[in-house]
Amino acid sequence: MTDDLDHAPSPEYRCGYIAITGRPNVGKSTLLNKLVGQKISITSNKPQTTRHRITGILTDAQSQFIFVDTPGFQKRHTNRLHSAMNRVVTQSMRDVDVVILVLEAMRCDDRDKLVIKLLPADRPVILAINKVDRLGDKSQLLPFIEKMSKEFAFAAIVPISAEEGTQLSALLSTIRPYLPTNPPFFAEDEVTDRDERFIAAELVREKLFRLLGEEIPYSISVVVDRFVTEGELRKIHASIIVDKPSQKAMIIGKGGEKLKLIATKARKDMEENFGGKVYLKVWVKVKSGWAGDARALKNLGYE
Ligand SMILES: Nc1nc2c(ncn2[C@@H]2O[C@H](COP(=O)(O)OP(=O)(O)OP(=O)(O)O)[C@@H](O)[C@H]2O)c(=O)[nH]1
Ligand SMILES: [Mg+2]
Repeated sequence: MTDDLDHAPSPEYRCGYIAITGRPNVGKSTLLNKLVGQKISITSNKPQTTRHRITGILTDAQSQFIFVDTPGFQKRHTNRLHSAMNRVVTQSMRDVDVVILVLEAMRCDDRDKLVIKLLPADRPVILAINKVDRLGDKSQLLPFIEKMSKEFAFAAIVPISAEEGTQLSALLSTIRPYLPTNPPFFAEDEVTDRDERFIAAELVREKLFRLLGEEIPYSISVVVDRFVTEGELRKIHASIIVDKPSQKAMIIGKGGEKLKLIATKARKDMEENFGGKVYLKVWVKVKSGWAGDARALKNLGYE
């Protein structure tokens, strides 16, 4: 939003951090993107898409909301990467003023309950019941809200559709009173604390999540090796890191077609996101066991 902030912020100005939590695939990153009006966190219909803490900032005349998207909390962590992702979730909930728990409408299973157990007791938690656009019969919502209010002492419960943008202003007005009185921490036009290099790598990873079969995306990471700006043109070299040579072959595809499609889609998103032409070159490299290797994870920015 671009309300005028030229004048000094009034003493009533509010600014604070809001963590977006929940089990994998409930729509946390979709919600973050919709709230800030820009795609800064990648999304897919596969669980465990988000691997990092990603900040999205929304500024208006009276408030600055600093949203923190987190990886979906997962019960089974089979390698160091998963443990690192879970640590991001628990840490993020401690570092914020408000927590939003995202659930899918009409669903609160064991994986959701596991996250509810982690919710902090000493700060407001707002429940956002997402994907209400999928509900044929909206009258089911009221009993579900009632049931959920017994699961945890939520400060408020707001049904939303992140995808369609429904009830998001209601969600914002619910959050605002819980933010501390502060001047804005970020400039008015800042939407994220992540740089273009990070977003470029993430957009390549998103295409892998969206265009590959079930298993492969989890054994993949992406790193940007080179990012050079020449006038309006960004020249980006990225490497897709896989675990096994067979995965490399699948990503490249017959005659290189798959990799070409991945790179083209990622480049188009980058051009839209960065607002300028992008030259993108992508390689695939095999580095077995990277997701369990402390040094590899550090180099890839996970720990
Ligand atoms: N119908 C519907 N689908 C939604 C809505 N919000 C998100 N989705 C879909 O749900 C899937 C998961 O969305 P994400 O935003 O990636 O979910 P996430 O919670 O960030 O998932 P992880 O990062 O894996 O934890 C995607 O296919 C979204 O398009 C919604 O309001 N309605
Ligand atoms: Mg996500």
